[in-house]
Amino acid sequence: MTTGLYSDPRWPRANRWLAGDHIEEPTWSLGVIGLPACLGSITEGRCDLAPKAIRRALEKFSTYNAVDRVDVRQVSAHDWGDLAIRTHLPEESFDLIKETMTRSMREAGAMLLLGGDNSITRAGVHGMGVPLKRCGLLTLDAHFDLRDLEGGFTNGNPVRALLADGLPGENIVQIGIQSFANSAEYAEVARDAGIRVVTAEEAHHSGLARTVSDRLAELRARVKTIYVDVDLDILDRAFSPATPGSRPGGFAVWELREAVRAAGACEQVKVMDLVELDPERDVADATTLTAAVCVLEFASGLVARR
Ligand SMILES: [Mn+2]
Repeated sequence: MTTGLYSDPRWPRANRWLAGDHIEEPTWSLGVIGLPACLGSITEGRCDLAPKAIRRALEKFSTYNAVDRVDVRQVSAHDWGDLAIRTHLPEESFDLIKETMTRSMREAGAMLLLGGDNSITRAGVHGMGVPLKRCGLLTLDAHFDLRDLEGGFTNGNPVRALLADGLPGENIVQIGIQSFANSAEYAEVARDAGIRVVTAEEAHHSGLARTVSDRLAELRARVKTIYVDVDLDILDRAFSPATPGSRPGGFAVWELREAVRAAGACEQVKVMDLVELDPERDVADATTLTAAVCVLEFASGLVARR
């Protein structure tokens, strides 16, 4: 039996939007690149499967944002597909990621990078094509990602790598840092570098979206180009079983959705990434669907820019 569920023209599906379906005169454009990186993981897993899983999961969503009453088809999406970096170390995929971003940013107002593990964030920030001194980085992550660089670039040290590359610590905000998921030594690295740290508990008390908006407002007084790194392990383990780093005490999905929309609405945010999803560990597609809906919330934020 064929039902109209997937063929109702009055219920446009988000996977078709990502594939290029938009209204006639879109008000904004979004470039999307899949970065199936997994060799940089200090935790074993299949984050390389995430970009395709996220695209597939978009079929379960419509394009209508009921909160702002906008349709994300006001944004024209250009999906560049997945880069062939599955078997590459982070340093080996660096140039390709940068080049593809440069091409995409020539035509798109904003970009979304679908990881892959968190190692892609280093190349992603460089890919904005702006001197690091003039870049801002806001991470939504349970971890500092400030581990030592001795063993090479991994998903445990992209922020440390960016500091070493010349990104000023004062241009970095880290929101969602969890107790007993980081060490005193790396907290000291953050402090010494001048990174603005907001713990998960602090953000729970003031609200995640509000914290993101407030910190972005501070950042954009310093820099004009901001990168937002969304490690899905900022979520509570209950909502994010498919991220190796999630722990009890993280955020609920609704809070992250609101926060990602706020990031999308900030004009200085040029690029956002979604990382650390390992679909093979998922339960009832909970984390994969969350990543997919974050794509749509970010796009909704773009619509609010105009
Ligand atoms: Mn991370």
